[in-house]
Amino acid sequence: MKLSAIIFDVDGTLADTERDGHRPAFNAAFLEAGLAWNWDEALYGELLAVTGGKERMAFYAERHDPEFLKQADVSARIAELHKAKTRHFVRLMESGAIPLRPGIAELIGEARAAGLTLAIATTTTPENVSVLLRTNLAPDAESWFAVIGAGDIVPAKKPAPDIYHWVLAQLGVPVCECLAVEDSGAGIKASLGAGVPTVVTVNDYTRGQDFTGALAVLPDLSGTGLSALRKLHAGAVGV
Ligand code: XBP
Ligand code: MG
Repeated sequence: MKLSAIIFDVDGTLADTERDGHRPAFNAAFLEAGLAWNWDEALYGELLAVTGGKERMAFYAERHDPEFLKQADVSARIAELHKAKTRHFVRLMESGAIPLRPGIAELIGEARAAGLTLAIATTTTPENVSVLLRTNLAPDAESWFAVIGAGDIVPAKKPAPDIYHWVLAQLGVPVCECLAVEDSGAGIKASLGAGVPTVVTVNDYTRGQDFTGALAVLPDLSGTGLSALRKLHAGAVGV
């Protein structure tokens, strides 16, 4: 079975955005809002169990600041905080603070040259995907991806398979001709939940999580070009 499309996760996969990107952006938004919340690296690693920035803030408040959830328009307040956080994240990314992970740019270049279809399936917001691609690849890099499934476009976030189902429906490529690249336990649960053969590249926050069903669990994609991924994919779906 041929490989026709690669579906990339974003955070932790295309770039190591969590510790030095999203985390400081959340803290900057909290400071700006006069909230005495500050997520250090260890706490943020625990909070990453919840995907989605808005959901993550609610999860944190439940455990550490339940009073915060008692205000009348708490979901509007969280949405405001998330908009501010996204503004800080975009500014951070525009400064070039966070590069692509090893091998990602090369793989994307090879896949494009080979005529493969590229897609994105992520929990983060579309603005964050856009800034990451245009800052690290090319001003028009978003157009290299046939489908970008991001954030609140689906009701349930990873580990639910919804975002992958949404991307597959837009792609129109048979799922057995697709390959997902993910970084986390929640991510591979989502991709496998939609039947997408998946390769995992781990990072400091996800190393040691449960990647049952992965075609391979790699430190990163350096030296793992398109031909290596084609072999892994063929091994999974048959040639
Ligand atoms: C990772 C996530 C996101 C980011 C924060 O997304 O769970 O919520 O941590 O981004 P993925 P937002 O690995 O699926 O790319 O604050 O925009 O949600
Ligand atoms: Mg991820």
